[in-house]
Amino acid sequence: MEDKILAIFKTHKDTHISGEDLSEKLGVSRTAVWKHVEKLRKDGYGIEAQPHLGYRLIEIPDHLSSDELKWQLNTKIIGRRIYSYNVVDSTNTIAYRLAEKGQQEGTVITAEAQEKGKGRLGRKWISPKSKGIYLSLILKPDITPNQISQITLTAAVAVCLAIRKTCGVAALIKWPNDVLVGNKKVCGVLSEMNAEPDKVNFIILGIGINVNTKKELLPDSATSLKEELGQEVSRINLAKELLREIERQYAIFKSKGFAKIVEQWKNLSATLGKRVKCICHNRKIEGQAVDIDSGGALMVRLDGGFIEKILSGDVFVVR
Ligand code: BT5
Repeated sequence: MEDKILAIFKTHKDTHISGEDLSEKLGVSRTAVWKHVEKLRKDGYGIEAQPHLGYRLIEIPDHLSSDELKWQLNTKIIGRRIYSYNVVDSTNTIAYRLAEKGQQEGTVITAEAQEKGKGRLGRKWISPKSKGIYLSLILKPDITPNQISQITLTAAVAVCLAIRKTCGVAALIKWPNDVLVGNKKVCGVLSEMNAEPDKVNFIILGIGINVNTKKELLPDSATSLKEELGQEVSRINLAKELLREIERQYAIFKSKGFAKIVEQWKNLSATLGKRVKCICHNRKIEGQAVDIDSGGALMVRLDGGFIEKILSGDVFVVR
């Protein structure tokens, strides 16, 4: 019933609707309507009640519920199924289990908090409650396992564009999987896969964004959008824009190929043209980040002039 009331409120966005009209539309008494409205208020919805005019929805809670995420999302694939949780170990783990059971491409898992949020290589992702966006989605692209980093880079482009559009800040991408604002990390991407030697069965694309997180909870190298903007950011609006942008970029990836993503990636890069230190498989190299190749590998020109191709690892800009 609450869902139905919300749906009616949302079609009367700028006007009030009387208790009488609501009770008629829903086939319940006005007292019952009032009780459901109270329940919605308890869930964080701001509902104004004006004598003679009726009710009007003035605020929705900044909670990543599947209903609010789906509302006017207007995507075809990404988010056609959304499962929202309160506290989980890791949204990637849940998405992986669902994908193993055959859950369809585009399924999204979100959580308000993660107790065992995962970074790459067994590292941790700090995920304080109701402060960030922690989401994972199931993708089933027709690619080989060595192309997985292309999905990570595609997602980084989508995150960067969604942050720019929603918050108006110049977010940039640090190869391979970070999005930075003001040179500090606001987002990390973790792609995990289930694959056979020459075929990917599914990819779990995990995205963590520090939205309203306090700096003190984060490592020194990190920040949040709120810290950079000096004001709260709506997680729900950003999460919806992110899902729309992933849909756009994933469609480009599938129809036009990774080269089109690389073009955009280069325009958003915080790495190219910089002197970098790379740590990959316990090897350290230093040089100039000159390009990324058509597969997504970082090309680093060493001081002797030799160009080394980095497929995975951590990269630090040397100042
Ligand atoms: C990442 O790993 O950046 C990938 C993070 C992916 C997180 C999402 S949240 C939804 C989904 N479910 C999951 O369980 N995970 C994904 P990596 O590049 O390895 O960076 C990890 C490192 O970043 C840590 O070792 C810390 O130094 C630092 N770090 C941890 N939490 C952070 C945070 N909230 N913001 C910025 N840096 C953080």
